[in-house]
Amino acid sequence: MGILDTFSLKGKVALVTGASHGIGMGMASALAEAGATLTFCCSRQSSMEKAKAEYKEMGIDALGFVCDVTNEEQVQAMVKSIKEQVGSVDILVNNAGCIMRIPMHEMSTEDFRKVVDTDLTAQFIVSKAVLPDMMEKKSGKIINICSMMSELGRETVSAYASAKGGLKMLTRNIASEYGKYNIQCNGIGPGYIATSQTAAIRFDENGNPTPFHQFIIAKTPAERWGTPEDLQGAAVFLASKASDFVNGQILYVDGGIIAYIGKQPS
Ligand code: NAP
Ligand code: GCO
Repeated sequence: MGILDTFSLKGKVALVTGASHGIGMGMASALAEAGATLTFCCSRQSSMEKAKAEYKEMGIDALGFVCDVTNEEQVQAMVKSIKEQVGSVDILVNNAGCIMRIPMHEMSTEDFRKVVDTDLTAQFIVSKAVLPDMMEKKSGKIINICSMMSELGRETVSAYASAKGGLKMLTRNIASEYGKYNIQCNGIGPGYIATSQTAAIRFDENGNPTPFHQFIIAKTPAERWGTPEDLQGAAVFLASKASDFVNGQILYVDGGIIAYIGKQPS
């Protein structure tokens, strides 16, 4: 098998959660281009239908589901339906997520729980749903979409950072517990990526770049915000045979921001 063949996903079934747009769609389209049969979910019918049409335009016949990843019953039903229609899940990308930017002392416990539910508990739920078939096949890839906030904090994102920090450790624990079944579980830690999730901190109500937009550019050695396309190579690598001996790692795709103390005074 040549080295490029080890990146092929031919014959594999991939499930990407939250792949109706943004980072999820970027990674999902790359997995399909690498040969995977693509399945995806999101939370709204309108998003799912729009995404299905966009995948079709890319030449990808994606199987889409409306499934709330925090709802175990819906997740179990989706995973069962995928198995019946195209085969059991070989590659899971736990991408679906949400964020609420509220100063912690003003944040309701309900809102804190909602974010942790979507950004941590859901990844447990979906991983648990696909593990039995992966264990039986003695093969599987689970990729959790972490964050810079798996390592660093900032004002107003206490719930999100707590969840993403937990997701880093869930990644390591799945790697530890299921490595013997030839299942690899790794994370991707995107830096600041231009998607709908960050629109509110990139542009003001008049559509002008915010000070935060410039702050991130100054903090990032690459001197730019990332795009969903920047994450495609990492997703294909961690989904493929090429990463069979990589387990429990978080691959930061962040333009160098985590490594950088920040521009020194001129
Ligand atoms: P996004 O544009 O807000 O997209 C979120 C996706 O998740 C959408 O497809 C949404 O579905 C889906 N979703 C949300 N809650 C769901 C639920 N309960 N059940 C099922 N699907 C749900 O986000 P993004 O920027 O692409 O981020 C994707 C992932 O990367 C998230 O985990 C995020 O934390 C992480 N991340 C983002 C950045 C960044 O800078 N953007 C950086 C690091 C990590 P609908 O379309 O139906 O709403
Ligand atoms: C924020 C951003 C970040 C990014 C990402 C960085 O408000 O700070 O939304 O959290 O989404 O997680 O890696």
